[in-house]
Amino acid sequence: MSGTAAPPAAPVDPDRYDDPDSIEAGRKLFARPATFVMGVAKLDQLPPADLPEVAIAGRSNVGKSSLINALTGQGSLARTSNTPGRTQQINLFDLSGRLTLVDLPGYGYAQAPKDLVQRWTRMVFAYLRGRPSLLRICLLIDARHGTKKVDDDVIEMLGKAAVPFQVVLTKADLVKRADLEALTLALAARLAKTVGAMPNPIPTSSRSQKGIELLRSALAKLARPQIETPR
Ligand SMILES: Nc1nc2c(ncn2[C@@H]2O[C@H](COP(=O)(O)OP(=O)(O)OP(=O)(O)O)[C@@H](O)[C@H]2O)c(=O)[nH]1
Ligand SMILES: [Mg+2]
Repeated sequence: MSGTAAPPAAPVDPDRYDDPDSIEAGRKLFARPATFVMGVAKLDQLPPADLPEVAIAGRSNVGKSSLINALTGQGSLARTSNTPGRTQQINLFDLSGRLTLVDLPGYGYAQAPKDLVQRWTRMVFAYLRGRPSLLRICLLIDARHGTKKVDDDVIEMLGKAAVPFQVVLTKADLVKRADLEALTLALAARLAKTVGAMPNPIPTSSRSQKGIELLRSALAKLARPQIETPR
């Protein structure tokens, strides 16, 4: 050492989640088995809102349940299906008492009976607007199709509800790299002008695991701190 003071450390950007420490925090959050808490068909059956909550929302069949399984590394935690509209309840999963992940019924499933669709849509929107512990919504968009009209409606509603949302592209394994990049850039430009939106969409694939580490890291920023148990 020459005796000169070390240069001041660069300020850490609290929103950054692609650095090694944040990735490690994400890994830790999802390292222990996640547990199914309950599934509710009505909002008044929800447990008390005392843990930070992140909801996985998106069109029917976009890959919400598959993403929860990929994040937790537990292949059959959330039920997935080729049949759109499979998840009909709000399902809650606990991550070590630090964060609750919420698997929502999909919206915009045209083939289901109309009154059922309306009931789901009403319930999901009421949940998204009114849940006090809801810190973030992951809004899933199929990377093959981009946003549809119903997604635009949801984005507008989220802006009004003032719940920050992160766009997550799903099924990236089914899209050419150039197309995925083009969609990601176009969405980023749009989100920059959208109230409540986190700036960068995260491309993911539950099949190839692409983006899963990064999303774990982003979610760990919202979790309760880990309590270190003394040896
Ligand atoms: N290739 C590919 N297929 C996927 C991916 N994620 C989900 N799928 C498939 O997409 C279909 C729907 O997946 P789900 O996870 O059940 O979708 P969901 O959004 O939970 O559907 P609902 O609960 O009905 O709204 C299933 O056949 C999955 O195997 C992915 O990353 N890549
Ligand atoms: Mg589902």
